[in-house]
Amino acid sequence: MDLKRYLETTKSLIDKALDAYLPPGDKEPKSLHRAMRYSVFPGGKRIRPIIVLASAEACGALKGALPAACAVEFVHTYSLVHDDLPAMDDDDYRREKPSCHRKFGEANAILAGDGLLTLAFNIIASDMPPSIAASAAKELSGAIGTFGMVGGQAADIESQDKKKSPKELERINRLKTARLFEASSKLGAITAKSDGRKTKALSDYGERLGMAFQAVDDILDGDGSVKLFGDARARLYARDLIEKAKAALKPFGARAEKLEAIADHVLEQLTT
Ligand code: GRG
Repeated sequence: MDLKRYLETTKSLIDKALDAYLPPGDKEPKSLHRAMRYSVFPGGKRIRPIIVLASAEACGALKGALPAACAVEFVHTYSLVHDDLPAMDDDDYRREKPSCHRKFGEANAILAGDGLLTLAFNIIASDMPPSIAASAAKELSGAIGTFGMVGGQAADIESQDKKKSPKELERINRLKTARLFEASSKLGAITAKSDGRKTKALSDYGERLGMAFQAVDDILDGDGSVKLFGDARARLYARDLIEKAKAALKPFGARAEKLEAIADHVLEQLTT
């Protein structure tokens, strides 16, 4: 399979859908809508929505997964916009351009994040069949709420000036990063109305891939587990997680070829 081509075509499919969902920049309140669009485009890797689509495809039902994929990307973008705020990470740049609050002001950046988060759940309620919308909303809100991403961010802030134990670091990474990956693969299963065994397999895949993704990010930044264990052990840890993520895909056989290639691709960031 040509992964590069798959990622490119899927990204452009996702970008088109994201564009269609976003309010036009010339509609009032213009600066708010422009701040939302500015944060979504041009995007990053779009790995989370790609995982939604590839997971649905592995379950044999790609059709209908695009709304869930867009909801996940809007949630991810909201988290980046809010994470960059002065009260959080205080970053002036995101994806090589001024962060949302640097460009549109703090109030607009807070509201743009709020708008993106709200849009995500509106899409689930409006564009997913009623029979699965509730479980999709439950999964996504659970992954990003106080027992998920928001809780992880709070724990991270609380422990900022303290030395984190390996266990605490793992817990924060699981909540801050891996839960949204897990929700992404599970949303693919939910939209495909997959059975319990396959849903659990995809849940394990997403969680392990998310942990690996964070480990790779830490290795590239010399942060997190690298500070605790050193570069060599952090690399072994990331590799092991990728192997475990791929092992979870067993029930899918050849249908999981894209998910497998995505997992390998995450690890390849360390060698390219
Ligand atoms: C502020 C509610 C709130 C949550 C913040 C996700 C998050 C929690 C903070 C972002 C900062 C961070 C280091 C998160 C860890 C996950 C991560 C590596 C995010 C970056 O995701 P990519 O690489 O970004 O997929 P692109 O630009 O490709 O979309």
